[in-house]
Amino acid sequence: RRFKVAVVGATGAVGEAMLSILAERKFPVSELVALASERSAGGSVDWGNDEVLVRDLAGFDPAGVEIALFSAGGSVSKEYAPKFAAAGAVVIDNSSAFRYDDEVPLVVSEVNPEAAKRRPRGIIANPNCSTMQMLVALAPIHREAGIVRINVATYQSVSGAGRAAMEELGRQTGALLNFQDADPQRFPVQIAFNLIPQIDEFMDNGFTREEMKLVWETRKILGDASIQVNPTAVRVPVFYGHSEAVHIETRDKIGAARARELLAAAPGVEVVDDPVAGGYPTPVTHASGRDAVYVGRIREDISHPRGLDLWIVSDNIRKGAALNAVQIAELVAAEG
Ligand code: A2P
Ligand code: 11C
Repeated sequence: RRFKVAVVGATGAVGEAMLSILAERKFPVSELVALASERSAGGSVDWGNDEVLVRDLAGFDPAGVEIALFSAGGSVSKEYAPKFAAAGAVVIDNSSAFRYDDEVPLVVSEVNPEAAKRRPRGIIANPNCSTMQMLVALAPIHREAGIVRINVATYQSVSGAGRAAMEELGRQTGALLNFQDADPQRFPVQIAFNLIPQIDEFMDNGFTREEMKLVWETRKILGDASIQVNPTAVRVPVFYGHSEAVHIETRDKIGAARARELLAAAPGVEVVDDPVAGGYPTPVTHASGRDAVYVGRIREDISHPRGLDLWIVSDNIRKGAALNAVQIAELVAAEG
């Protein structure tokens, strides 16, 4: 059976990847509708070897759409996702609009796929990219040894902030190499040849919203409100691929060798872990444009008896966003 599929935000960095991944994975589509704002309506986007007309979301009637992938920001999702769901579509939403709603499952396809089945609002939420890749790698360890606490520092690429942010890194790099000013617009300070310890807005507790997403989403996806998460989220001048230095403390001791074994067998994970130059994943050499979550630098924490250190790298636009959304769509399609 084939499905009428809508992609909302089809001209964005994530929407474009959704379209190419739907084509790559031969998702059973009967009709594909590409939606964006009136700014880009009338243009076209690539869907595999085909081109699809971009239509204006505001004037679109969702009747007949069976699966809708949303990635046009939280306010668009808040307004339109319930309308698509009311018209009968299963909405898979990449924004943070519904992630913390008890009636909306938050799903990583390799971690809690069964949660996708219970969706009373007709909406399934796709986690934030930094949580997504971290949990693909940590879930197998959590199941075996029980993770009690996670310390994580992220190194997040500019594509997480959308197309305009990627253009800003390119523009600033060119400008600075030509002895001109960086002129920050999308980021609070210069991003080229720099890094910024702020992603999203500051909250009352001194953490940023991006950091708190790692706390809230980890607990919801693993179904364990007791897990302690202590995050620092940093933007780095990389185009594609988020990296994370992760330090976990487990209930039961788990050695590096056993962790490596579990990760090597885990779905969606590739272990790249040789203690030689280049024997570890980086955004450019491994993650960019690929599907897997890459894990390296696996070692026992020399400062804690039940601590383990890992380096986790993945393409934030693919597994961190578009790919997981399509994998959720595959779970929905498999229901028939
Ligand atoms: P548009 O190209 O028409 O602005 P990114 O995060 O990479 O910048 O992408 C954002 C995506 O969300 C784009 O496809 C953008 O479309 C879409 N979008 C933004 N605002 C709206 C809106 N009000 N209605 C529909 N689509 C929107
Ligand atoms: C970033 N993680 O890298 C953000 C982007 O909640 O879906 C995704 C924001 C979200 O800037």
